[in-house]
Amino acid sequence: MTTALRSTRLLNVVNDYERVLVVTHDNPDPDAIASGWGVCWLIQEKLGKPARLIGGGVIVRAENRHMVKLLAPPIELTDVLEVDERTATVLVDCSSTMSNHLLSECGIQPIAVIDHHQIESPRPRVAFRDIRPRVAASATIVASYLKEQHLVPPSGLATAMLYGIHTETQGSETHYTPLDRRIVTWLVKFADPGKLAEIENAPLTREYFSDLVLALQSAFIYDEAVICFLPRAAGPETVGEVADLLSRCEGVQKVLCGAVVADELFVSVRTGRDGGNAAELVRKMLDGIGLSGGHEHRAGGKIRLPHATLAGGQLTDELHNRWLSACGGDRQRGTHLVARRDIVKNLTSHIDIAKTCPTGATTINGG
Ligand SMILES: [Mn+2]
Repeated sequence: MTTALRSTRLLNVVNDYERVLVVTHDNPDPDAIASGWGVCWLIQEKLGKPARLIGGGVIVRAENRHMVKLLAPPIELTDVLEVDERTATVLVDCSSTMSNHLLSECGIQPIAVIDHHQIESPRPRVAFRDIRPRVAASATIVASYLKEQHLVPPSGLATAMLYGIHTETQGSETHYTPLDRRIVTWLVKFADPGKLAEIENAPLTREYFSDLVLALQSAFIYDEAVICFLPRAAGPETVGEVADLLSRCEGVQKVLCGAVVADELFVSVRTGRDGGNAAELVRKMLDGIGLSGGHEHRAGGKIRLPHATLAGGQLTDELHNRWLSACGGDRQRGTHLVARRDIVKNLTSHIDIAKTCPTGATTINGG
């Protein structure tokens, strides 16, 4: 007996329907956009059926907005879900047991799930399921379907997939499986390296720098653990972006970042190689007050404020306490990541470049 390819089984399941709706998580990131685009394209190429890609929320990160502008993936941001019995729903880069996608709000069970997030049992009962937490990105899984079906992805899609995989391997989440390696090598043949460089160097607004200053001034460090509640955030992605940056601080093994966006409090957790399981940590943190999900070293969650039993200030205080007890930190021993006296001194004193520059210093090759 020959086992059908995963991609063939997916196509067979979808083939019973007239059209396909590919749904990804709210506030779609590059991996969600790229893998969703790949599924749509696979279905259109092999079955000739119409396929749409949708997600809720917003895209705020400069690189992600630039990716959308340069590569024009067919993603539609919406909060309207139009599903009838002739529409196949495919959930991509997201677990059906989570609440951070449009299907969950309407109580619709997808017919297929393709994902790489860690999931708690029970596994979803769906006609097609491909959940591989060891694989770096959902884009890897979807690209492997294209390869199985002997399809050559157009340059924009290949570039998006490569960028999606790249963004999933940040901080300490840098593990590539043999499949990831094979797929990256394969995608490089079709992707546009110039576009990739342009995306990575997306223009940043002045507000971005302003928010970043406030975020860095708000970060506290307790031995190996950092906590930062952002005074402002343009969107949920900002929380993860700052967490990624703080996780690169030398000696830091655990990072918690949080911010209120509209009526929800978003948190992101990062752990170093010796910092334990991030998904587990955030699940404990939000136990009884919110929902979470993620990977071994990158995870996140949210608390709906109208439903939260604690007011905003009390809630961040509670999270702060939970974080410290989870990390074994002592509240008395916390210090600003950037010393307050340095911030104040910098703001109040006139800086004389000539005095701070060592004599004889000239230009350095490469800038
Ligand atoms: Mn992903």
